[in-house]
Amino acid sequence: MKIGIVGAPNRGKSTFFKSATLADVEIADRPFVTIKANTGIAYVKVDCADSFFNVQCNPRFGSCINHKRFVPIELIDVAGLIRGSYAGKGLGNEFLNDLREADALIQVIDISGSVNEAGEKVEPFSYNPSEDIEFLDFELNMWYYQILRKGWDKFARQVKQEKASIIKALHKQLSGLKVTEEYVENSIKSLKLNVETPESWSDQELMNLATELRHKSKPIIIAANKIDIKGSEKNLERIKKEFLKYKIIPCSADSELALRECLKKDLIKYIPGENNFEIISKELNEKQKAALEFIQEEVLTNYNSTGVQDLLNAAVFDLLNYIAVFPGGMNNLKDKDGRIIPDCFLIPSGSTALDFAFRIHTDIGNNFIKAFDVKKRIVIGKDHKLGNLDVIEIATRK
Ligand SMILES: Nc1nc2c(ncn2[C@@H]2O[C@H](COP(=O)(O)OP(=O)(O)OP(=O)(O)O)[C@@H](O)[C@H]2O)c(=O)[nH]1
Ligand SMILES: [Mg+2]
Repeated sequence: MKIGIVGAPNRGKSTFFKSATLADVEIADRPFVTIKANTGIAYVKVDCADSFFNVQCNPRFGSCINHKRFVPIELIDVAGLIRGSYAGKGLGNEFLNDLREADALIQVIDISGSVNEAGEKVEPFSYNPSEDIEFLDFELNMWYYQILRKGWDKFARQVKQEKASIIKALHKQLSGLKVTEEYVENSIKSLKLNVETPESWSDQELMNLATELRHKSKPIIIAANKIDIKGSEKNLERIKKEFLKYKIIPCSADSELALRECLKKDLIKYIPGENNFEIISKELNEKQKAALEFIQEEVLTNYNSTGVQDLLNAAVFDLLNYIAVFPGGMNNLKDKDGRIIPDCFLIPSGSTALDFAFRIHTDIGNNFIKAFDVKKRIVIGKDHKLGNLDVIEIATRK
């Protein structure tokens, strides 16, 4: 599971990335600070199955705090994109390629409008962040269109000559962008394109296909960042009304970064995603105390969190519609090393017990006999659809 962090320059993408991964990346108040993409591990937060069994789990990956399980996902922080990036403007087209493997995107906008399109500082509220949402959508669609258009005539002729399936051929060509066969099939159907004559699809039809495939394989959620800047809430309300088809979540990446750094130094107690923290060190100076007080009053109390955890969770569970499932045994919740409920898998909603078996290991999938729902203590078959936070045991032939 990979989530890309995108947006125009100087919006706070690397701050968001650093606050979620604590990776050592450069952050600065100027455009094009990030050039080479940063990749790191962030976590989605789920209710751990351990509380159901009244035990404390021992995660192999991630952590569990107060029965909130933090499950790892990959984050990619890329260079700032500007209007015309797809055609090589700014840091150009090749930087879009850093997003190829992303399953979904978090677009960071500066909701306080303090930075213009090029990433230069301007008076707060003088730049309209709606423009970011519009142009980024266009850039991403054009990126897909260019990939599709390049060599299309030859590609389409060849598919026809070989009497091959255009759906399968397109899937093969675009699979590096996380385009599935199902996405291709559904897009072609909804656009009513004739699968027998791909060589006659017009440029407009190819553009429509690129747009559909992009929306399916790189869905976007919006991080309305810098919400800590006074007056931003008006922009937030306006933009939420303007872009009804997007999920827009207020965010202060800078506040989350400050809290996570204090947490790392044992200065505070804080669970990412919560609306409060507790100062536990006497070593904080007055400036640090005032900064934390500001975060509590202006961000956590007003918005119920810094928004960073909410965005990661919303990207995985709402946008991509995934569920979290734990492997576990009917008679024993431990693995061979004695760890209790050591794993948690993120799988698409609608996955069956057999899909889950294959997700754990191909051998487990191949030798599947039946499965058990460990919470309900019942046997389930291979086609049984799993639910969020289920604990499942797979019985195998060997
Ligand atoms: N007030 C406020 N400032 C923020 C917030 N997040 C980031 N910033 C500031 O915004 C500036 C840009 O942050 P970066 O994280 O480097 O932005 P970026 O989008 O990665 O920039 P490029 O890599 O140049 O595209 C820095 O001065 C940050 O401190 C926030 O939540 N609130
Ligand atoms: Mg950056």
